[in-house]
Amino acid sequence: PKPVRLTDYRPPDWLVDTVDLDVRLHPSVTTVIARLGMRPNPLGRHGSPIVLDGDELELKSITLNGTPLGGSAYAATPSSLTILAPPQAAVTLQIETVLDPSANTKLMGLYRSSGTYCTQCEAEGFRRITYFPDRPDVLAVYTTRIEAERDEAPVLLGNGNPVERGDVEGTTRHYAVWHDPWPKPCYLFALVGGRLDGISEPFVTATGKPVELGIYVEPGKADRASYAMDALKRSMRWDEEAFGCEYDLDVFNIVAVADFNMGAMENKGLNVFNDKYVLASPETATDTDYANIEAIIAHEYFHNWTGNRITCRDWFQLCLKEGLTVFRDQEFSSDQRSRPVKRIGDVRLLKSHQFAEDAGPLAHPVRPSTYREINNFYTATVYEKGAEVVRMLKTLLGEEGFRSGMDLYFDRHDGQAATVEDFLTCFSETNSVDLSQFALWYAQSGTPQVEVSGHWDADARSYRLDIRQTLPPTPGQPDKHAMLFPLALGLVGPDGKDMPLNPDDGTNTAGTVLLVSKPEQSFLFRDVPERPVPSINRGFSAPVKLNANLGTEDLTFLARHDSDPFNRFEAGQTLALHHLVSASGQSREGIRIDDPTALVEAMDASLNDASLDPAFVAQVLSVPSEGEVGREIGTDVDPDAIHAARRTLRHTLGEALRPTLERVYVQHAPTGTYSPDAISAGRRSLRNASLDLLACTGGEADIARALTHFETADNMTDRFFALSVLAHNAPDVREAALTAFHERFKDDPLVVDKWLALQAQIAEPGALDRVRELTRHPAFSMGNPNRVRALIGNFATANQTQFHRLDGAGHTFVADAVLELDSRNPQVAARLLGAFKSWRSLEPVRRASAERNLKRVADKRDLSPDVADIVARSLG
Ligand code: DPP
Ligand code: ZN
Repeated sequence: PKPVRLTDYRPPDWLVDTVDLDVRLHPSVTTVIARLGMRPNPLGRHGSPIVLDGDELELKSITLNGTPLGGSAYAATPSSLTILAPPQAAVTLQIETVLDPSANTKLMGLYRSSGTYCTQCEAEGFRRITYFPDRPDVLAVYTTRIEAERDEAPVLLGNGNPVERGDVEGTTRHYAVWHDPWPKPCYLFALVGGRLDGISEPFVTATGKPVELGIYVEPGKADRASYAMDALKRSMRWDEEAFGCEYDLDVFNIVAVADFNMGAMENKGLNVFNDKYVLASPETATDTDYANIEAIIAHEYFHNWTGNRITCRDWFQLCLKEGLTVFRDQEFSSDQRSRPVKRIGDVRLLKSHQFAEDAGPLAHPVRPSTYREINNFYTATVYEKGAEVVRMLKTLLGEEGFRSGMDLYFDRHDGQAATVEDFLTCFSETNSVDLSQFALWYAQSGTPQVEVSGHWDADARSYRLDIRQTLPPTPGQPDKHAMLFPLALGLVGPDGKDMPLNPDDGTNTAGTVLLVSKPEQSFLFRDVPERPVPSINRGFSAPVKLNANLGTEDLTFLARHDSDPFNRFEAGQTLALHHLVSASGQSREGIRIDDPTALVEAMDASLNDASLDPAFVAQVLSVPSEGEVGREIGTDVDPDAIHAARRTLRHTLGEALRPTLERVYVQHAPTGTYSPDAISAGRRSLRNASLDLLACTGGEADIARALTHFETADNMTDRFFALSVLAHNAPDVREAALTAFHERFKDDPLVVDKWLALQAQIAEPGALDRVRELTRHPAFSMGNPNRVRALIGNFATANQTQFHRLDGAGHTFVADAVLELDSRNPQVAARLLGAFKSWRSLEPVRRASAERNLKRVADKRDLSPDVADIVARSLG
């Protein structure tokens, strides 16, 4: 496909005011009759034909203002419909098409999941349901009549409010009519028809309007929807309190389906979810699953204002709704749980996914300027970095300044399709600031590298920080401008307390936040009587790669004393990272590695500090990932060396911390029945982290402890964690444990996914054969995205040594899977191929095998646009 460019944006020539749909569901011949109330756009080109998008559609009939159109009046293909010379006035266009939901393996448009009819229209799926101007700046009011066999689909759901339902007389069919009064782009359209169980609860909004909340799931699973319902109610309340956003329909429905390309979708009044992010019970879901459900329920709900009431002008503006909504869901979770622990988790995710993306051939700006396939831009950069940009805006403007901009945004752009500029203008207006340099965060890709060095002048009793920022070249962007960002700072005195900050006149700060805007910049502080240790980028105030030039002593000091929990955590991570980098570099040449004593002592101090939140301490115990070490090394990466270094370090930590870990393990034993709340989850996470480090030593008693933990667990968090400890550390015990686990949960696909994922992650040479064999297991299916991601996705992204096997077999296997998937589900195939994104940083043998396999994919004929785009950019 041809590239689409941001600079080529033109308003639509024709607008659609109303859409009346009549959808007659049938497993293989579903009929869609669409009546579109259209008119020429005064801002469009006068005299234009009506051009509608389609995708694999079969046209049955077409009328204009009630009159059938002759063959010469229009041109139709499966992918477009053009009305050649329409009157330049309001018209009613009626189009009848047919489609086959059962044959729809792409899971875009209308398809069936375990027999349930459901839809996914973002980004460009509505054109697979009917011919339409499929672009987000065409907003219409929808009325949808859904008809189906009563037996096959007793539940019929649509956007908006229910208006009517009944039987189709003299038949076995029935229907329901839904009306959505809020104009919306077609990507927010949805319908569902199926045999579903549900739970419902009332909610009353801040101004007293009643809303009926419903969650629909596969029959027999209704008892697993209650946590999602609870999260929904908390989200609705929170959005009223935090942003003044109230819900705006009589009903809000969520449907969980088993086959879904993404996590979930925010269709107006009818969210459709991957069931993985709805269904939970203590026996089947882990603490992480519960937290994800809470976050994603909130995320989709928050889209009702950031995404739906105010939508995007075009797909380049995707971050306008996604980055902002991720920021909002992060804030929600922070308020519901521990803010520092949430921040640590979010930054870990940002570094592992987004920094990796930014450092490789798939790097792109938060707002891309060109794309070939929009499906490939639902990325960590648009979502997670997009959220960081909003967070920086809040840090720069302060709580009130941020809220005033948001209020204006909601007020001014409600009902519109907006742009990033519209958004930023709201903040610059209410705060009277110039945000033009800040806007570079949306345009420049790559992770800024920030070098900081501090100089204490004993005589002048002053402290100077010299800061240098560089932004590495990324695809299409060889040269960059300096960025504006907030760098939160503390100067920690020898007593471990923060010193007062006295910025020199001319030092650009807002409170304790440095405003960095130049390639090189110095900040001077007065009245600094003793040498401080600088704590820089507190709370990860800017998404940058920081090099603060701190030695082991200073880092150890911060790991023990920093009042900022994030930086206290980060200091330990930096110590571990330094150690792992040197250990990986050296172990390849067989030289002795640096002594990790400082790290051991810092961890021991945290473990013994009763004032710390257990969930925080669990994070402290977890050393940087293999991927992060690889990125720190940068080039010529040998995953085996990194893995060995990390394994050795964890073994050392387990031995050195043994008495403390054993005590913590006992101290945090469960006290009552399982509850997924943050405090209980935090205790479990620390206890499990202790179990894990102890088992890393391979000691007999430690493996026995893990086995008992596995066998006596009364919840999935503990059971699965122990299983994973055994799988990674106890080859003799693991097969029996894996078999027992499978036997117990074999009828539960979401739990079987955990079992598949775990086996895919075992960092041993047998892993590839095991994964190959599991692709033939009856529980596995290439047709279900969750199964594919669990088994093959985890092998490719969470098993670095085996995916990057020296003999290239891991690369070959994943490339083969991409090719097989491509004709079935291009989005899932393209996502899987993204696992190659860091291939250029590998050492030469592995790099060559990655390149060979990428080229093999590129050479396949009739590649989907999705895979063709990823492979071209990966090789570019
Ligand atoms: N818009 C969805 C979400 O991120 C993804 N398509 O919520
Ligand atoms: Zn979203």
